[in-house]
Amino acid sequence: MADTLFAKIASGEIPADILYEDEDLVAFRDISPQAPTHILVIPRKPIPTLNDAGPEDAELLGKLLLAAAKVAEQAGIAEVGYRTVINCNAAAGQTVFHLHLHVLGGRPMQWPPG
Ligand code: DGP
Repeated sequence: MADTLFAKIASGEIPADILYEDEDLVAFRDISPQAPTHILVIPRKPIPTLNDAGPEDAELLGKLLLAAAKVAEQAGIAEVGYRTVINCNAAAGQTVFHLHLHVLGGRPMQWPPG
């Protein structure tokens, strides 16, 4: 397993406020929330960016989206609405190179995003 920050969170080596986990995924609160609710959902598999996902990851990516909806429901933001974001590479704002899905809610969202 690659030694990314998020791999260390997934393994418990680095503490985080974990909201959901199963054999494939972990969801935890973002340390620098950009909305009242800001949760990250990651695969345990250390895929660096969305560009690095392949056909063999199709089921895992589906599980990632379903887990996002589940944690949004548990966080109480599902009904009013929330946003999911994957930043892919530095120009898009990616800073941690372990694929992660942002789940943001609890405030009105603007479009287009910055
Ligand atoms: P991105 O910019 O898309 O790569 O998002 C990375 C996110 O990870 C950013 O919103 C802040 C969050 N983050 C960085 N370090 C930590 C950490 O140690 N713990 C937690 N919970 N979140 C972190």
